[in-house]
Amino acid sequence: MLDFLKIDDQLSKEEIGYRNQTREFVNAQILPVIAESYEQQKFLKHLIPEFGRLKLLGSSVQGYSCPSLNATTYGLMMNEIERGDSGLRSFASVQGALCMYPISEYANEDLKKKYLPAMARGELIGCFGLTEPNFGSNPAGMECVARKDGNEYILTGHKRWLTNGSIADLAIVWAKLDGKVNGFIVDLKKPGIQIRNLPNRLSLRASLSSEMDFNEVRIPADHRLNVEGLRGPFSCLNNARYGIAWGVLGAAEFCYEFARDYVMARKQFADRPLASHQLVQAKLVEMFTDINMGQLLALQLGRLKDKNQITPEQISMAKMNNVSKALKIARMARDLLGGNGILGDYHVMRHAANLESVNTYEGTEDIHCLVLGAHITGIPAFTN
Ligand code: TGC
Ligand code: FAD
Repeated sequence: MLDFLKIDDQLSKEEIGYRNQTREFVNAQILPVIAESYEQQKFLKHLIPEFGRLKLLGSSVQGYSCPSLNATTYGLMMNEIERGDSGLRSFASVQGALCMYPISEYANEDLKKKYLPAMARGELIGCFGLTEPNFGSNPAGMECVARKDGNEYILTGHKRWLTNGSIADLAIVWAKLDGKVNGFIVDLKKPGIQIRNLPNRLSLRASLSSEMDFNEVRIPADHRLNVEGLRGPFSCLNNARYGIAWGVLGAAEFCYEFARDYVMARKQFADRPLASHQLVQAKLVEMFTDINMGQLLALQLGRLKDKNQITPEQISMAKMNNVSKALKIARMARDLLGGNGILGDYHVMRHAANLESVNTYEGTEDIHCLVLGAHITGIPAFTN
């Protein structure tokens, strides 16, 4: 981690230890193969047990043989994973924040014991179904429905964009029951479920996105989560968005460092390095400053989260700011690398393309802007 503002001095030995261990994993097992995996649109499935062993799955989920780390450690680890690739951080975000978290918070004791330890080890994989073809930014309109039938619920509808979908064993699916949003743990081997990968994605190619049809799928009654209304899915999103705010800084740091090294080495005009030109330095300084500001924001958010004092609006600010700055930094790095910047082996174009998705999912940049606008003015502008 780039440490101009002495952020390491604010971290405990344990936090630094987990951060460094994750960095070594990324350097040894992700960076050497990620360009090829991205080009071939292959998810690095063989790394899942290693994600489990290194406590990267459900990092801050407490108890039930889960890692039980604090929120700051979780953030630092997401930062390192995303230095490798946003798609691999997405895998961990969905497993931990969007699937293990709601099970730990809203499922009964038996289901927690059944799912959480196996998910922490990576033996069972989850995905999260909130978005539908017609309802993305506005999940309140969802058309997926459930109805009670004796000791079961029957689920019907169509979900789209589920990260991890085609390798998942279970899905947390949000659907309306008697007009109110409810969450269900759905075993994906049940009859009535069709899963398809979304083809031709030009972003997050080292991750998987699927769509799913649920046609009268029977779910045991105790698999309904104990939460009602949109605060159920949004409480999961708070955790995932928090992790993203840290994660994207890893991608930004990688791009900044790669571009700095490149312009120090490459010479143009009068045998001088590109880094000696004022316009180039101005770009590096902007990248460097935005990374440092983003780190302060993420760290303060982590400390607030660890004290249970974090608010959704603070998370919106960090998701909006850090992703949009990381995306800008990746584009600037691509520019500084000139033609080489579009080549896979130089990594920065992959990061830039990934960050386009990250800017959209988990609430778009503009949706988080409107969340903050409503907070500042008291006037929600979503429908205006
Ligand atoms: P609104 O009327 O504001 O609220 C409805 C209820 O929800 C509560 N609430 C929250 N609770 C906890 N955390 C939050 N962040 C919350 N935000 C709202 C609220 O208090 C209320 O509760 P109650 O009890 O009074 O009913 O809801 P709205 O429909 O007007 O929502 C507005 C808006 C735009 C903020 C919301 O729709 C939104 O966030 N849209 C973005 C959708 C989104 O982020 N989708 C993400 C899908 S998952 C995904 O992208 C995974 S990517 C995975 C990866 O690969 O990493
Ligand atoms: P739309 O809602 O149609 O938005 C399109 C544009 O309109 C955006 O610029 C948006 O900001 C703008 N807009 C929308 N409403 C307003 C408004 N009121 N005012 C001003 N501007 C507005 N979802 C899941 O449930 N689970 C997953 O695992 C998951 N993984 C994903 C992985 C990837 C790679 C991607 C790309 C998406 C994933 N999503 C997932 C879906 C993601 O959350 C949605 O794409 C996102 O919420 C935006 O919804 P949308 O694509 O329908 O865009």
